[in-house]
Amino acid sequence: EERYNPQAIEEKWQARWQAENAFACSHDSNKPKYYVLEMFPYPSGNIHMGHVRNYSIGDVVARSKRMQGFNVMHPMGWDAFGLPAENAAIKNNTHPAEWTYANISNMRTQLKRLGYSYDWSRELATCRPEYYRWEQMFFLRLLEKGMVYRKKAPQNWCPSCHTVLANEQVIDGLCWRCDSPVVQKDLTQWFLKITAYGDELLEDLAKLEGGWPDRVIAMQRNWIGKSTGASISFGLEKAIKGIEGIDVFTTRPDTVFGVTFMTLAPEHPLVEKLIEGYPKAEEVRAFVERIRNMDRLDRQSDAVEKEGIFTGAYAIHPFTGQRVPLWLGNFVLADYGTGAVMGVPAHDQRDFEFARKYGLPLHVVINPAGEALDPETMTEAFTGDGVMVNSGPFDGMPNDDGKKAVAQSLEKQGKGKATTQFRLRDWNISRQRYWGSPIPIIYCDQCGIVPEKEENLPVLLPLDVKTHSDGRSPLADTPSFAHCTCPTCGGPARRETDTMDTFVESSWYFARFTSARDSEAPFNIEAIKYWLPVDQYIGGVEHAILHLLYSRFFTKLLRDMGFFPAELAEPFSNLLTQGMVLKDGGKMSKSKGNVVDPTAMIKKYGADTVRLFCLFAAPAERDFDWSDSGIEGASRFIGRVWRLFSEEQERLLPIKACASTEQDAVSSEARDLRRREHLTVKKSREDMGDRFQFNTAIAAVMELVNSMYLSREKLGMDEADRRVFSSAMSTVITLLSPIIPHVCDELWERLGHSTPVSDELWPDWSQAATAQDMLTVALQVNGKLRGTVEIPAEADKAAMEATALADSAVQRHLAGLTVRKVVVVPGKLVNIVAN
Ligand code: ANZ
Ligand code: ZN
Repeated sequence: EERYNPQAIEEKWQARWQAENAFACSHDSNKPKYYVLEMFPYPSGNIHMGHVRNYSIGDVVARSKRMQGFNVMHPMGWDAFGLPAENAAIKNNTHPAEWTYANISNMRTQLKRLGYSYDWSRELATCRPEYYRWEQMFFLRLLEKGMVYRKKAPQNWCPSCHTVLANEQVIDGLCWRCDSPVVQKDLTQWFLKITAYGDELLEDLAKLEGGWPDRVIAMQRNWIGKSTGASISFGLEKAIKGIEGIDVFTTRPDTVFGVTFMTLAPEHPLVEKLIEGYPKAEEVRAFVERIRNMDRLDRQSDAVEKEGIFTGAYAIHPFTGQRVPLWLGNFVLADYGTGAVMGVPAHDQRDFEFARKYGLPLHVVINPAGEALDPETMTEAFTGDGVMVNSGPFDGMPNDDGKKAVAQSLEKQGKGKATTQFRLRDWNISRQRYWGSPIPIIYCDQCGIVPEKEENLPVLLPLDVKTHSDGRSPLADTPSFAHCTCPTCGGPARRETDTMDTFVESSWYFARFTSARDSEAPFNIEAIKYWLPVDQYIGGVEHAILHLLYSRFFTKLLRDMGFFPAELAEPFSNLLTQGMVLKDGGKMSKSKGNVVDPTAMIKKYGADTVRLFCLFAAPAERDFDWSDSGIEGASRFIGRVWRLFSEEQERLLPIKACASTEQDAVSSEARDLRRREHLTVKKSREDMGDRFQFNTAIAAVMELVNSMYLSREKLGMDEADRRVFSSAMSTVITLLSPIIPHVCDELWERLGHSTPVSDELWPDWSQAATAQDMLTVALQVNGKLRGTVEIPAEADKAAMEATALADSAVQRHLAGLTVRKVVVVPGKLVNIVAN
């Protein structure tokens, strides 16, 4: 008897899949399409267990959808620009390109060794000019449309990465890549106008409900952060030339009569003008300097003490004409709303704390129903709903109506209007790094900022550069790149030496897969129409905002540029965020020395075992702990299937899954095995269809294998029994093939089939086959369980009633009583009511 030898089997099948391009797909309008995609990897050097889990999940989805009759696209590529290549190049004295391509080659081999069903003919790497040239074209067209612009503003700067970061890339005040504290730096940068799509990005989240995890939708909603309210203009007591007043943004115009002060961001552009001639101006300046350098996140945090300083100046209330002192406060952000807040201490908690600290008065303007608040004794702001008071013409109005009424009144007076605000900021895409796509812009002393001509694209990233050891981009001092001629006047000019954020490349790669080799255009519209949206996207939840928000934005941009059909609004219909692979309850990390290397595991157990363990250990969304006993168990199970097959080879007939018939299932043993076979198919369809409950689907097959071990002793060698057993064996192989494809293809071939099991359709189970011969029925007397009895599944109500009344336990409990009523729930229970 031959032992299970995963290395030989896997090598054989991988070679065959490769030779036959087994998983290449093409446009086929006669078949329903299914596009499954895993977030493509950064080519860091080696595949880790997180990748293995992510891609194993994707592969089961791809393979099982293929078996369900879909035309499946399952591509793979490389998110290949980015900083680690530059850092590694500096450290190892290589070139970022060399390092990147070597890593891609190594990781491609590792992925092939795992047996994933990718269509390798669509492979792409974002660092190749054939890819990024299209991104440069998008940039130029977006510039023309006003969706790209340049501005100077304080930017998030990571001192360790030597580059700016988008707001989405600053996580809790730290750089998303290296965890260094981010500082603010004034820079002129290129921006993508994502805010123009704020409303649509928010509204279309509704289309993703049910398809995306709720928490990812919630995170995006918060990030976009739409607030409805009003902007209100306060006049100034002392006129400033050219300035009409100070605007505030508020979500609570209904509280306007409760304003007792106004707070500006220390960075507010009017601060210098306001403090002109104020004796304490120097103190104010010192305050501004101090708060400017305070962490942005701390300033928003509730835990941080509110601080402020009076400017010596006053505003004028738009309704009452009263003087309102102007303060600066650390909690007011310069780039939200108007950078100025009306202070309503009676109804806003931050203002309450601020007013108590600095002795500013409270004016109650909303009372809760049937109560009158006393400003002297209030211990916190009243933020609930109620009735407006001390609010002139609005007195007595429910405050919710007041929001609109106040805004309308302001609008009539020309002192404000209803507005909305987004937390979302435009996306800074300039990076002061070398290993990225050049921004196709030229600076000419004569013509100013000149876009490169589309026919001159791509602006090639030069490879013959000398990288600086301090991380500065070498592009600025690479004359062959930086010096150029102006496309407009032909005179000498300079190229933009910043490159694009690598998140730009990953915002449209899923679409490029649909026509990855097209050299004439970024996309083929027919291919886009057929393949998009991605039916199932799979990746880590760490991209809940970053990559997923940018991809949604790009989908809308590309649609509005005419590259996508008008009805394509969202890129990913369904999103699965897989859990992490942990070790001893914690993250695997080099510093802890607890990293489990997939390559070593494949060497020891084979790829099928590694895949099986990753899928069996836990539901896909959940974290799980890598365990030696777990991988051993997975290995044993495959061995068990292999042994059963080998030992029973004489019994096995080359028939397909669920091929045995009712006529074959003569003995009760055969009927039972056939029933279990069909139930397993049913469960597998439920669990692996749209639910992706791979672990329970696998458990069901394990049970079927157990049943086969038990029933083989009792089944005979006649044709009928052999067919029942063989059918069950084929079902095991077919159902497991998306999970452990190599061993299944091998067994299928050994069984005598001439076409691969991966080309099989999912078996169909039949209701009749799953009908149980006998049912267990509960027997109750006056609602209390008094026993159970086996009743033939076909038994009718009368037969069930008769069986129940004849039962000895029931008779004991009926002694001395009169039966009044018998309630029968077919197939479930009989309840006898008696007294
Ligand atoms: C007066 C007021 C009264 C407010 C009241 C609230 C309650 P969201 O929901 O986040 O949009 N605000 C406005 N601009 C700000 C800035 N640049 N920095 C810090 N806070 C700012 O919150 C909007 C509310 O946050 C606004 O409504 C304003 O305070 C404050 F009973 O105005 B409110
Ligand atoms: Zn950094």
